[in-house]
Amino acid sequence: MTDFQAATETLNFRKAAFLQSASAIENAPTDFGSEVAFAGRSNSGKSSAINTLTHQGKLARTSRTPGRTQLINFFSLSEHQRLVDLPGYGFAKVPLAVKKKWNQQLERYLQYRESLRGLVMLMDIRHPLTEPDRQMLSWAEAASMPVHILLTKADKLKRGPAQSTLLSVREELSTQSDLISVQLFSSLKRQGVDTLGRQLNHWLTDSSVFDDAPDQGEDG
Ligand SMILES: Nc1nc2c(ncn2[C@@H]2O[C@H](COP(=O)(O)OP(=O)(O)O)[C@@H](O)[C@H]2O)c(=O)[nH]1
Ligand SMILES: [Mg+2]
Repeated sequence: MTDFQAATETLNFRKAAFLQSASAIENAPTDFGSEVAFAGRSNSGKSSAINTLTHQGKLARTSRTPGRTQLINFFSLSEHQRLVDLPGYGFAKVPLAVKKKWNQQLERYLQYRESLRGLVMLMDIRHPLTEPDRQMLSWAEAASMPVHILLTKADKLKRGPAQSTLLSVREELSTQSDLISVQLFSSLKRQGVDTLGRQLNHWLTDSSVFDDAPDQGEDG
């Protein structure tokens, strides 16, 4: 495969496979290639979105006990491309000291993780832009990290109200940063999956990604 073909490939998200869990960013896999992280409040629909994207019902566990998962889960799409499932934030029962430690890690991850190409942020369309969401957005902005927002569970609203929420969130954030995009999403209806796929494809297969890729061997 030539570099050009590699740079214009279309990712097959069905091939996503569990790579490893990490209890802290320090234990993340080697920082090379490219990855995109998924973040959102507990119960925002993050696990469902990853499962929908990858056509794998149980890849990221959907949970009825929000906040329990404090592990960072890494999934590989190829040897050098990863999806990262970050722990849900904004869960009231997590002790303050734990929250603070996690917040610091998150801030550093956004700032220093070389392979991180972008952040997918999930917000329930019925209550977008909560305080922890805004906190997350400000860290992303400080790190100049592009953010793609999914307004999740869009099926919970009628078309009109969903559309007007989309427009108002877009409008509010457009004054703040030009590194933010927003779309409607529903795992239940499989709405917005292609748009999300295109964004991830763009982030993960950009040719600059291959600058620090390991030697491809005799086919390279
Ligand atoms: N109606 C609807 N419910 C959803 C959707 N996505 C997730 N949910 C539900 O929202 C709850 C939390 O979803 P989950 O994916 O576990 O959220 P996470 O905590 O962010 O990983 C579960 O009961 C899901 O069934 C969606 O697109 N539409
Ligand atoms: Mg989850």
